[in-house]
Amino acid sequence: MEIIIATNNQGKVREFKNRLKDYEVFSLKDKNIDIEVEEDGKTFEENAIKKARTISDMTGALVMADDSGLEVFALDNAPGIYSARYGGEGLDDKGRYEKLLKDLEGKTDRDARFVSVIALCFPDGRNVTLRGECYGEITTAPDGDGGFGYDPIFYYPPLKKTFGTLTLEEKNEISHRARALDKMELFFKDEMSCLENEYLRLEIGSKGGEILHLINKSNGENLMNTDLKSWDYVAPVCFPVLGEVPDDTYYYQNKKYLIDLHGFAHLQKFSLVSASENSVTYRLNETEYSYKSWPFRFSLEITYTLTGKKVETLYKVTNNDDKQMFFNIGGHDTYAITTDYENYSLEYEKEEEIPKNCIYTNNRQFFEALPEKAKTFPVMMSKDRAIAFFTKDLKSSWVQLNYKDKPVVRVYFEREKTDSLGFWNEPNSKFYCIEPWAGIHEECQTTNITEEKTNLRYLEPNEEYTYYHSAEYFL
Ligand code: ITT
Repeated sequence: MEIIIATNNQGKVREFKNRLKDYEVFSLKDKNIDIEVEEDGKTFEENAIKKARTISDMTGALVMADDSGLEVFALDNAPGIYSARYGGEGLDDKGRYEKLLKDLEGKTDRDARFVSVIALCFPDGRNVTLRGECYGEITTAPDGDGGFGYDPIFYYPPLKKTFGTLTLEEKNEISHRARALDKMELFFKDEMSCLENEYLRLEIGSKGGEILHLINKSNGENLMNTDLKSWDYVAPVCFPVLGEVPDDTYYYQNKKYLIDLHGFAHLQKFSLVSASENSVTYRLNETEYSYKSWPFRFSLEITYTLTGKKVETLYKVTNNDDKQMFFNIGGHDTYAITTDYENYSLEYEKEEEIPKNCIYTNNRQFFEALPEKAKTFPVMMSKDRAIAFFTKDLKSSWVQLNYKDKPVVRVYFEREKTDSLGFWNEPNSKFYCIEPWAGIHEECQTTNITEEKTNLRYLEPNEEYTYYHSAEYFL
């Protein structure tokens, strides 16, 4: 496949050519195209599309462009989309990172991320954008002269090195651009898909059939977890168990089985089975791995639908076996938040009783501060302990996350099928989970013998079970 890369940045050209060895890749220079597209978009996505679309319309070819930049949290995400122009036109790469170091002088929060948004613009008019991010910290002094741009001052904790000291190959394994390219390759293999409307862009991957990103198109912000340092998931499905079975062990028909936290589905590769304008479906069937931890032939389909400012998730479980099957299923969606936790509250549709014995922290102490009955109460997120709690016997069909008394997102769930609604955050993280579950947390079971458990779902051969939730964003 022939692709033109619409960039004048030779650092990017080097990285793309090194990574895309299976494609015929041409730079603008290779094609003798001398053009500078004005980047006047409000987001990385808008700018990337503008660059690639201009060249695609000119050449009639498949064109990719990258719009990228560095977001420093203590500087309100500056320089962001202005990374190439930070400090004004007269500066070179070194001048720009020196200015950034100066602007950060005296600041202790040096967390930052690189963002790369790749736009693919097809000759038939289709535009697709794919986002990759890489988290790290800004150093106090430059180190290394590899790469380009801000690489010498971007420290990547997992490798304990700055990007400036990495080889091209090393950077191309883990960088924001490499992650966007990973998605591009998945996209070409039909394993990754995007849904997009006026307000939102939703990217879904084949691993776990899970959402990769949900972007607010008006400002490019992520609406779900991007704090992958704290937790490596965005919206995993929990299937066929919810939570952690004690010692990862359970018994079924007197046989012992080992099963992962929240089951295996979120760890497996799903197949994209259908896609329409506003909806996609991914499917998982039994594998050798799943059969070892849960002895059934099954199909689990996850359908995502984008409607206005709402993302809908439908799980469909089918028993393809010739015996009765048991399971639980639930969502574990994250919602992006800031760390001023005290400004958040949770509001139920109706007053709910909060059972004390289903509330725990990571040292399993009950959380005493909660009222027993409430419609709205402060969200318990924690900077130093993981906190999870569950409401049971729900009267409400939705729960809403508010920030400074303004709604952020409302999560709708099927009340009659929902045995428990879980809430969880990782200490000091920038996301909060709201989890509608058809079933209860394994730690709320009193036994690990399947036949004695409560709140399980059963399907006879060929029967199916659906479970739905959705998230409506107040953008
Ligand atoms: P094109 O628009 O022609 O692609 P550009 O350099 O102007 O080239 P951008 O508008 O996307 O590209 O600006 C990206 C800037 O962000 C880039 O100039 C660097 O300063 C910074 N940047 C992006 N990716 C980087 C990386 O991998 N390492 C270091 N700095 C990077």
